[in-house]
Amino acid sequence: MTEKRSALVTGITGQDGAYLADLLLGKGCEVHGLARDVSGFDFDRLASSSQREGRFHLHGCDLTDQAALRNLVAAIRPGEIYNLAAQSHVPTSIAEPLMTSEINATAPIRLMEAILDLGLGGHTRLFLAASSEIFGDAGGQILSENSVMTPRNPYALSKHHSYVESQKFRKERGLFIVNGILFNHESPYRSPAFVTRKITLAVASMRNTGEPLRLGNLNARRDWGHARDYAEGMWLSLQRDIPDDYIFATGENHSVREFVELAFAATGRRVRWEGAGEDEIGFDADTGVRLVEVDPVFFRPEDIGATVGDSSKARAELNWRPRTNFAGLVREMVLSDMAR
Ligand code: NAP
Ligand code: F7E
Repeated sequence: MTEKRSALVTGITGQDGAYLADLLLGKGCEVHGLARDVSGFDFDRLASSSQREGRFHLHGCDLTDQAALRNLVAAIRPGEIYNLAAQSHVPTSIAEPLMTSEINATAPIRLMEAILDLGLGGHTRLFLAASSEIFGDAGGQILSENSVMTPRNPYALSKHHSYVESQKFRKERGLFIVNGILFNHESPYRSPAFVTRKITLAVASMRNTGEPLRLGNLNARRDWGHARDYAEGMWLSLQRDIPDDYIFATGENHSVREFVELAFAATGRRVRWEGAGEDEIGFDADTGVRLVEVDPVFFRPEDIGATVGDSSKARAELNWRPRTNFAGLVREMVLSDMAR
């Protein structure tokens, strides 16, 4: 842990923010969370962190408010900053590219400038949440830190912009910056805007609603890990003496279809698929009830077919490894949604 034992986490209200806050508090850290709206704040994801009286502080601040962000950093003088705040949904980035770029690219650059201007360069270590989306569609090739990057949507472009700029701040201006190139990671805290949680919520509630689950590309494949493991990787990456960039990934990928099958299996149901493309339907293999339908509304114009990452650098240098496997992740998410 760096000298100060205080950390500023932007995006504290998001999925990763919740796991990271818990981890940092468990390590004895003073945690400052940046949230854009603290009025009527819902502590759902942060329930356990908020109970750590005295060491958990929330600050209302929009990441794009340069002056407020700078004042916050100046007041806290954090030993570590984890910049997790983002517009993180790929389809939204296509609808709102400017807003996505301001939050995901311009704001982190301003944050780096603020650290320098405040004279905190030798004190504050900065973690930036980069994304496997920066590689674009690599045709299922295993991706390492040195793979070619051809980002293809506004979200990916914004993350790539911040990634490239941060390397300049590190090399040319001496800032301690780490990019975690994060492959997809999920959990019961995942927003339902993403396919995994959309599936587990629907599977858990289907006996009540009877409504089939409507999905887009069932054949898309992702390297899916558990968010708790990736939060640990973020922390580990700032404990090294030399800043560098790391891929965090499990090294295997699975299709949306496999995720669906395992999710239903967790509730004792088997899926039988019939038809193809937009006409494909998933039935309950025992009762014949319609469980899944394909809806073209959820297809993406330039979807990435498959991702899989090589995290051997993080494994070797940080002693990081994912602890939860794919089957365990799906089961945990379904059981959590059923318990709700
Ligand atoms: P998330 O659940 O979408 O959380 C994003 C957080 O950013 C939320 O707390 C959100 O606050 C906050 N935020 C958005 N705009 C903001 C603004 N203008 N000012 C202040 N806060 C703002 O994302 P996540 O899954 O935890 O991911 C964490 C980071 O990792 C993100 O940078 C994401 O792009 C990156 N990443 C995630 C994955 C993944 O699979 N999860 C993979 C690669 C990279 P509100 O609650 O107010 O919306
Ligand atoms: O899509 C397909 C969809 O929205 C995964 C973010 O955390 O990871 C995440 O981005 C796949 C895609 O995540 C539906 O077409 C099918 O191929 O869950 P997703 P994502 O786009 O991979 C990266 C690494 C990030 O950095 C992002 O911040 O699933 N898919 N049917 C669907 N996707 C959604 N959302 N909804 C569907 O109905």
